[in-house]
Amino acid sequence: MGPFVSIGQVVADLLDLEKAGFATPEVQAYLLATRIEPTSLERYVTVDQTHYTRNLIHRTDGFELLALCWAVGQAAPIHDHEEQRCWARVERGRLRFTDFTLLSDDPPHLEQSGPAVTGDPGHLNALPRIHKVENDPSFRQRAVSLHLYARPFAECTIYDLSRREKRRQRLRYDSVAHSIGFWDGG
Ligand code: 2CO
Ligand code: FE2
Repeated sequence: MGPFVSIGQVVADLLDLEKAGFATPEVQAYLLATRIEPTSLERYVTVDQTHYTRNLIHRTDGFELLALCWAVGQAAPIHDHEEQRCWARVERGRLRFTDFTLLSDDPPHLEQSGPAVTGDPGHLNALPRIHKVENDPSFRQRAVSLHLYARPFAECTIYDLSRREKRRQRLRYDSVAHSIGFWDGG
């Protein structure tokens, strides 16, 4: 693990990685090695008791970086990431990740692939295709996670296992950093 860096430095480093082609092994190695100063994430922390919040830190044509904030009991339902590369890193609290495999699409039939994995700060959930993410119900504290998507992600498919149904869901931001497309420091 390297020294702590600010989220502003992470954005600058991701922009350099994007210029260099944003290759999966390099991006993943960077996320595994980097520790983020918790105070630099503070401005992206929002709380809504009705849903986990999605807070945009930076977006380019190539990637999107968000801080997601999870109140006690909040979860992202089973959803896909299609052809998108997704990395989710726990920054605060404890999240539980469950991956699924799509056995057939219409009607959808999914199978859990392996046991759920709980992640503490620093834990990286790398390249899921279909997953469920929950604030660990036994931990009972707020959580914050950093999500890197390549490319940016505006819609996904949500699966309802019990009804064997799926639907498209538009994703929205709960807060947007004051610049999209360039970084103003901080
Ligand atoms: N993909 C979900 C979202 O962007 C969060 S689960 O982790 O990828 O809202
Ligand atoms: Fe996800």
